[in-house]
Amino acid sequence: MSEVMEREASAGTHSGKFDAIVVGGGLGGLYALHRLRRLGLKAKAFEAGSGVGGTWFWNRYPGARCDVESLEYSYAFDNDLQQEWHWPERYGNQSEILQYINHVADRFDLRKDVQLNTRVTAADFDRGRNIWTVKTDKGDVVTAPFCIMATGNLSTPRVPDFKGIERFKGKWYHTGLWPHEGVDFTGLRVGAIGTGSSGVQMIPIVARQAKHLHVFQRTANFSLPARNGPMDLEIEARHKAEYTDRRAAAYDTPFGIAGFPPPTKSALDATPEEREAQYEAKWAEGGSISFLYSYTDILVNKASNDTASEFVRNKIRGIVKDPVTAELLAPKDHPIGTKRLCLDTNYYETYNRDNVTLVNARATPIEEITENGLRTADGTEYEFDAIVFATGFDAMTGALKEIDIRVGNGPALAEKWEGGPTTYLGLMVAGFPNMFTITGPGSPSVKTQMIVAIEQHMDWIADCLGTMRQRGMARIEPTPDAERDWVQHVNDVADSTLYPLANSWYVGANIPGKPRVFMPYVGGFAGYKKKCDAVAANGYEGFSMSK
Ligand code: N01
Repeated sequence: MSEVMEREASAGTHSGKFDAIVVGGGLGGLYALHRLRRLGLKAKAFEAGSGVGGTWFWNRYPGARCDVESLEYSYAFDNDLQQEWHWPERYGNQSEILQYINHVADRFDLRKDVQLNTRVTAADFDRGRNIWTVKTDKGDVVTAPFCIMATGNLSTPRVPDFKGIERFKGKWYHTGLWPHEGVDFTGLRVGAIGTGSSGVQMIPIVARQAKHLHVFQRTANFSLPARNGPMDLEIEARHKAEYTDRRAAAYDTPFGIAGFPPPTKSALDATPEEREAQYEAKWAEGGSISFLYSYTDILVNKASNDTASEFVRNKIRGIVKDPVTAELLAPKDHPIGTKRLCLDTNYYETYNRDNVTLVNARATPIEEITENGLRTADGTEYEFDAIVFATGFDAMTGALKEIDIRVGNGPALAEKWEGGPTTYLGLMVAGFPNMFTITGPGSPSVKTQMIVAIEQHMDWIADCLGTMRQRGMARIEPTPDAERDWVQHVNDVADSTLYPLANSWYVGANIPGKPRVFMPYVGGFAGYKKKCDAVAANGYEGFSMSK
């Protein structure tokens, strides 16, 4: 196959030889370009969107906002950049973050190496020549010794296979594919399906516009107040004065964010009054890390977790006036923190509005989309002018599996991963040489501040490429043993926590038929980084390199 592709490359109009191909023009892809350029390598990135920004390019739904504070959620690689950029609010909203990413693309002159509106469809490695041949949906056929997959973890939006969707006469939207011109729901009857982070952010805003909003909730999710607000300029000045130290300190934390004093005791060693005061203070402070950091064992001890879960359930019962709705909103099927904890602004309060109705889509599942709305299993018909799917993504593996990635006549990556993703350190896959995954499955990725994780990965990859060049090496791949041991370790660590108790997208539970495998590494960012550094220091232990 690669010979055919090579012929097309030489014959085609969109061809070229590069040192590295980067797939994706989001935060990961842009930093990859920058870092490769600093190594003196010629790289090219392909991006499916009509602009750079990845997640922040696509997810333009009302209320889209990062749940990591804006002073943290930014690149650390350039001190002038982090000193000069001003974030107007405690948490960046979608348009501010996209503006920031565009600024970075311009400031570091990255755009010239990004080809937009182009989706990579196939990548094939020729072991004889150590060359990847990469094909796109626009007919490009390009080659490079290295391929860097910066395809994102939540970049394959998923609309459930509801029967009848094509018949719906109104308009429907997915939060992850939001129209750029925006949507005005004023005066409309709206159905919202899904109550994860996207739904929880969007629902309060759509409720303020819609004539009536029905929210279809299959699983209640825990959400904490974000306490967003204008940037406190004193906090900003202090943070900026300490930026370098804070960024360095972030590498020694479990989530890649400094400034949260680690907890010192178990929730069970505190009296009920102490616990209440502690949780109350964290609830008032806003943010999820701080809350989960109330005690040492919230994510590992069910009895400890119960105290935190019940605190939040009681908050919900206190906010939502209708007791039946409140009870339905109070999550009981998973420990707090084991699904991605949501942050909101007035989410629970929204259910006190007369124009909002919560529907229990667990008791009465959505059976089909109809011409005029949808029907649930009990036969109830709902009429809508618009339906919004906040139904999530084929997380962590979706985007990679959509590309036909092969090594000669070997199985495609999607076939290798039929039983779940396998990687070594979330950085490389055995049998797929010279292909790196940025924040891939098996790395802490979504369990950290993503930009710290991206920079750590790309710095490691750049050091690796530099070392290979020095040593005259042309090929690197993990050994099957190293991959097997790492996958085992990722699973063992997850099994020592409460995470597997939740049916989350971390285990692929949101996609029917997706294998149940715990995908992110939850052993903490600090330990993970130490492991990556030790692997490199020990001559790239677990990898085989060849000339
Ligand atoms: O997606 P989700 P998301 N019938 O998968 C429901 C990040 N993010 O886009 O739980 C009815 O969490 C599904 O129900 P259930 C963040 O990491 C960050 O909200 O499967 N309902 C669930 O309620 C986040 O975790 C930010 O039972 C159906 C919802 O749809 C991740 O992205 C903001 C259904 C999907 O929730 C994904 O969040 C936004 C069906 N057939 C996103 N199928 C911030 O930084 C699915 N659902 C703040």
